[in-house]
Amino acid sequence: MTGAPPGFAVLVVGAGFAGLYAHHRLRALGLTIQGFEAAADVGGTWWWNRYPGARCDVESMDYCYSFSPELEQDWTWSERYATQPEILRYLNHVADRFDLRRDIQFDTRVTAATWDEAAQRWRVVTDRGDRVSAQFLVMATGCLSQAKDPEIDGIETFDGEIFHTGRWPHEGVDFTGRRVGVIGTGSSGIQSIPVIARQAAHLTVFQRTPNFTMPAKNAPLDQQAIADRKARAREIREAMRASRAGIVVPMPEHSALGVDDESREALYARAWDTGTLYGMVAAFNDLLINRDANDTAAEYVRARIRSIVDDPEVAERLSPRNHPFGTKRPCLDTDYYATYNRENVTLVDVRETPIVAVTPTGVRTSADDFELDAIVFATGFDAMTGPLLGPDFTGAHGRKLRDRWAAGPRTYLGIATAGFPNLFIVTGPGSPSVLVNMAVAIEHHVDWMADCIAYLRQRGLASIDATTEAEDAWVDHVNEVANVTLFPHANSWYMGANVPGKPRVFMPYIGGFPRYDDVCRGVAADDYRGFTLTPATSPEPAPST
Ligand code: N01
Repeated sequence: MTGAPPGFAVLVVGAGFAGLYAHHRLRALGLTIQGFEAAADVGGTWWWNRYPGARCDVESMDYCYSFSPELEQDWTWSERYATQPEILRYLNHVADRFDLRRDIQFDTRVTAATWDEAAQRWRVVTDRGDRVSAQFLVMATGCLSQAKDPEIDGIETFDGEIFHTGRWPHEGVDFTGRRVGVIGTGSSGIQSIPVIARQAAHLTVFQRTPNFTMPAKNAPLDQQAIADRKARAREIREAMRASRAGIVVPMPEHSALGVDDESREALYARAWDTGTLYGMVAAFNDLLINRDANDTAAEYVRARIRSIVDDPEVAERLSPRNHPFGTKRPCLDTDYYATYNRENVTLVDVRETPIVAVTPTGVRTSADDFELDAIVFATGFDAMTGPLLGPDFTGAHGRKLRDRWAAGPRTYLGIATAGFPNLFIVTGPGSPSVLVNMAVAIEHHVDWMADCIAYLRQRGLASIDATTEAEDAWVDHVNEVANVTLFPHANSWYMGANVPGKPRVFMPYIGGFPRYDDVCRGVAADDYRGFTLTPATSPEPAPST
């Protein structure tokens, strides 16, 4: 872009699930839109995370858009849990089908955004030198898009290759015959470890915290299941939107402590066999709020680990004991625990023997030197706030977002933050986001903000800004519901605990999707209660594209 800074009605940052739908929905309002995306193409998390074994752990028929009944009927998933390439194909299909690439500039990262009070517009700068302005700024940058390297000395001295699961090379990596180290055992590590183990000469897993993981029981989808689902698609979508986590899950009626040992065991066995994330978590109604109840689920998983892993010492090392079951995001896996029965796999507990440094030849712990040809960082993300604090945001009165959020993110509904007018966050901190099916949360947010933008434009309003009172009350509510649960007891990325120095705050909203949706609807119906709406002081500059 050259010449005078172009002006748009809306700027959409990101072209994953959220950004693509934002383009589609906002275009239907007849708005001029500019999109920026750091990656070379659409896909968001599914463009970046191409590590071996990457697939979704929400069922594919639930983890997709609902906005187009025709799309829903035309697209057919091949597996219960879609692989990364299949999800990326789907998003490419959506982009093509609805012509969504048209307004997106790829390979471009937004580096700064400043609210121009006089013009009531955002002025945005990118790493490629673009300078544009827009009345509204939509951050569709995802919750887990800022990959995080481990804080380990000597990484730059390593003579072999280093990979991060969240920035995987597009050409793939062949580990055949190589000695590989994987650092990290969250979802990315747990999915990639069994696949890498089958290829590598030797795999050493450096584990700091064992996680709870359950078998995915993935399989090809059968034609009848697909046909049944398509026949009931609308009805199921309605039920998903009315459900607590954006997925239809039977609500448990009993406490884990209110049944005898045999019944509890039988219920856990059935839950384990569902091959779902929610099966075990929703087996009883008090697993996430009562430590004694939770211990029964944790012990069930540990017993499963002991039954799968041959070496009792390795089984014990793999057994989570430092956080309640479900309070760090649990995982679904294919053959994860059984992988540790392989001759070519070694598990190193780096709490027992901490990593001291990466050396030119591998990884040094306090006990040993491990010679490696390649190291995989499966070390996660600066979750939820990372993508929003990456760009230098300056709001009203020159206030920096980084300063405002220094003690943790503060939002109203997870969508807006006071002092940053016309800035909309899709699935931001303070919204159900990562605790629910992201596809449902994304469509909900984008619809809400599109309706809000339409409302403002119909009434000739220039800006909308959350009041600090409404924001404070929402932040208090988010904390209040989180504190009823066991979640704050874990050092999880939900709490920001994986990033040194990050404020310890439970970031997502755990009050459930229907309750959240009710609040959002009520706020809109009440003429955007909790927001200050400002009329235009001068005619809006003509948008140009
Ligand atoms: O990241 P994580 P992830 N030395 O933060 C360890 C989604 N997702 O990429 O727990 C040693 O969970 C760290 O240890 P600890 C999903 O929401 C979904 O795996 O901090 N270890 C942890 O074990 C998921 O929750 C899908 O003590 C270090 C690991 O690295 C989220 O993304 C697939 C370390 C990081 O685990 C993030 O998952 C993949 C160090 N210095 C991801 N630093 C699906 O849909 C960190 N660790 C299936």
